[in-house]
Amino acid sequence: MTKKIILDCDPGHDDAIALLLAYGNPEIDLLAVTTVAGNQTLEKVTYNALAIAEMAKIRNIPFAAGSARPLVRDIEVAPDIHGESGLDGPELPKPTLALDKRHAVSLIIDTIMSHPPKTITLVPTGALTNIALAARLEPRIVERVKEVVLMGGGYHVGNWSPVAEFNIKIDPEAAHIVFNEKWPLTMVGLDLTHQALATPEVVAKIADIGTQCSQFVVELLDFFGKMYKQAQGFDSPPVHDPCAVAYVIDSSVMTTQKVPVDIELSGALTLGMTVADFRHPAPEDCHTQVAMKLDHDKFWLLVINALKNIG
Ligand SMILES: [Ca+2]
Repeated sequence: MTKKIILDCDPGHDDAIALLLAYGNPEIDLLAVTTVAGNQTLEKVTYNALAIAEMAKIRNIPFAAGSARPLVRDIEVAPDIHGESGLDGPELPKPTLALDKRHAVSLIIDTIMSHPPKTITLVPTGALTNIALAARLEPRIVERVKEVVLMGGGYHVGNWSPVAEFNIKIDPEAAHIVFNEKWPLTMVGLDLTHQALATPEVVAKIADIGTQCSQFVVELLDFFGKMYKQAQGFDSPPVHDPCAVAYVIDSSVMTTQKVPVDIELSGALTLGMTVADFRHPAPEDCHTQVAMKLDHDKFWLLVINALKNIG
């Protein structure tokens, strides 16, 4: 039984690897890929998504462009991590796959409403703008999706402020909508993704695969690693986004804990913080959980096997 997902992303080095993991893993049925402004402008991240499709020879999956800016705030991008293109490092093949004509929000809604209830997992790995708009435009999707597994936030640390993570911080109003809808939601935040380090051993194993696709990932990780070292002092870069996909494939790749999570919208120092309440056992109706401990070897094996499958 395959797991149907929609990947909503802003490629982005780690988004690229998330997309390749989703496409290359036989248990995932990738129904659609949608883009949102974040790591770079909408135009750039959409181009990057199509370039990744070209590189991996993805043909029969709809790709659609979505929101060009956050709901309320001005756009913020992250060239200090992802470069001017949003996917600096490897040479990108020129895309030939045509974009789906629909807006990402329409594609998300159409896909969910045309499949049986509780069969589709939404996997957002960027700002939550498209997902929030979809929930407002067609509220029935909230009941209809199986769950939301997102990369974003963190219950201990931030990276775009002392307490806020980039995806949440750049569109906190959208995050507020998504975290407060009553769908089952797993937050794969920095606490978890900072364990998903692309160590030299991991990069060597990927290089050993010896395909065009693996070489592409090695070049991505090389650039990403240099930027992470410069910007945040990491010896090896944390590869955030594929962690969310990995959880959908095999939930035993990480531990989780049910805990209420809400989004700070008004703190002068804490805007965009994912506030997790660990004081008491989670109430019966708690619909949110946070990712805690990663099985590093199992995670990277999933990525490596997906790259091998793509060939
Ligand atoms: Ca991302």
